[in-house]
Amino acid sequence: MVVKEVNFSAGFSIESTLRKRVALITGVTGQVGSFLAEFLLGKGYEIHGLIRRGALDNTKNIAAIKDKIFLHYGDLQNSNPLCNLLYEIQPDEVYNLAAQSDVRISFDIPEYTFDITACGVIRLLEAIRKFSPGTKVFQASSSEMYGDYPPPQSESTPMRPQSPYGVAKYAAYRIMQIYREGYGIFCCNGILFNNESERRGDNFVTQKIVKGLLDCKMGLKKNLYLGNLNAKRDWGYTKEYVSSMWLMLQKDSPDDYVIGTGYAHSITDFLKEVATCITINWENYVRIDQDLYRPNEVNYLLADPRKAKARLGWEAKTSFQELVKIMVDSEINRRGV
Ligand code: NAP
Ligand code: G4F
Repeated sequence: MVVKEVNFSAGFSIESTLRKRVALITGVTGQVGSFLAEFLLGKGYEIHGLIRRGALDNTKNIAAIKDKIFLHYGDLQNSNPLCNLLYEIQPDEVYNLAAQSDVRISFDIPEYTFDITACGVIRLLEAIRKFSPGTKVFQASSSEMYGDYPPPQSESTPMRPQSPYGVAKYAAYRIMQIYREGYGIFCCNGILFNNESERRGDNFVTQKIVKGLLDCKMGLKKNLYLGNLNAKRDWGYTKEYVSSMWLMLQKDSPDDYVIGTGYAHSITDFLKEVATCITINWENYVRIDQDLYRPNEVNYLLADPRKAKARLGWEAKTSFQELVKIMVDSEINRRGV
C-alpha cells in the first residue's frame, strides 16, 4: 500500500509520468469509490485516494488495487490536509464520494452528518478554488434530496428532503451549483439513485436482506428484522454507475444528471427475489421491528434518467433480477457454501 503524508511546507513530489491524468477520490474505501478507482485505473489515471485513519482496517474494498494507488490520510472534517493535497497533486478531476451516507443514522447524528456531508463539500470546494481552480469536480448527490416529491424524479423535479442526510446532500448540491455559476469551477452533480453491489455495507436494506435470509437458510439466525417493507427504490448496479461520473467530467461544460435505471421495486419485491434465488419462504423468517422505521420515510424514488442517456450516452444495463443474483452469488461464494 502506498500511503503518503502530505506535508505542505516540505513539498511533495509524485513519482509519475507527467502525461497521466490525475484523479483524487474521496470515499475511495467505500462501495462506489472502490469501483470508481478500478474504472479509472483501467483508463490509465494516476489515482489518489483520501482515507480515514481507523482502528481497524477499512481497505477491504480496495485490497486488490491498493498497491496501484496513492492513499493520503485525511478527513472531510478538516480543511488543512485537503488544501495541502489539492495544492500538491493538482488533480485533473476530483470525485467527492465521501459522506456519512446512512439515512437512518443521520437522524441519530444530524449535526455530524451535516458537518461531513454538507460542510465537507464546502471545505473541498474552497481547497479547489484556492489551490487548484482548474480541477473538475464530481459530487455524489442523492435521490434522497427529492424526499416526498412524487415520482418519477428528473433534474427539474422540486426537492423536498425528508432526512438530515437529504438536507445535507441538498446543501452540498446547491453549493456545487454556486461554485459553478459564481466561480466558473467545473462542478457536476450526479443525482444518484440507490445503487448496490456485493460491496454494499451491511446496514443497507439490500445487503441486510441478502445476508439475513442466507443466515436464516443456514440456521444461523431464526429471524430477520426489518422496518418499512412498502417503500420503493430505483436499485441499480454500482459497478456500472461509475462510468457516468467520469462521462460527466469529460463534457465541454459542467451540468447535473440523474443516474438511475428508470424502474422501481419495493422492499418486499427485493425479499421475494432473494428468497427465489436461495429457495426459502421469506415470510417464515421476516419480522417487523417498529424501531427500524424512520421518523420520516421517503416512500417512492424512481429515476427519469433520459438526460443521462441523451447527453452522456449512459444507461443502466443490469436488471433488478441480475443485481439480486450478483449480490446473492457473491455472498454464497464468500461463505463457501
Ligand atoms: P459508503 O460505502 O458508505 O462509502 C462512504 C465513504 O466515505 C467511505 O469510504 C468512508 O470512509 C468515507 N467517509 C465517511 N466519512 C468520511 C469523512 N469524514 N472524511 C473522509 N471520508 C469519509 O457509500 P457509497 O455507497 O460508496 O456512496 C458513495 C457516495 O455516494 C456517498 O457520498 C453517498 O452519500 C453517495 N450516494 C450513494 C448512493 C448509493 O445508493 N450507493 C446513492 C446516492 C448517493 P470509511 O471507509 O473510513 O468509512
Ligand atoms: O437501504 P436503505 O438504508 O437506503 P436509503 O435510505 O434509500 O439510502 C441509500 O440510498 C440513497 C439514495 O436514494 C443514498 F443517498 C444513501 O446514501 C443510501 O445509499 O433503505 C432503503 C429503504 C428505506 O425506505 C428504508 O426505510 O429500505 C427501508 N428499510 C426497511 N427495513 C430498511 C430496513 N432500511 C434499512 N437500512 N434497514 C432496514 O431494516
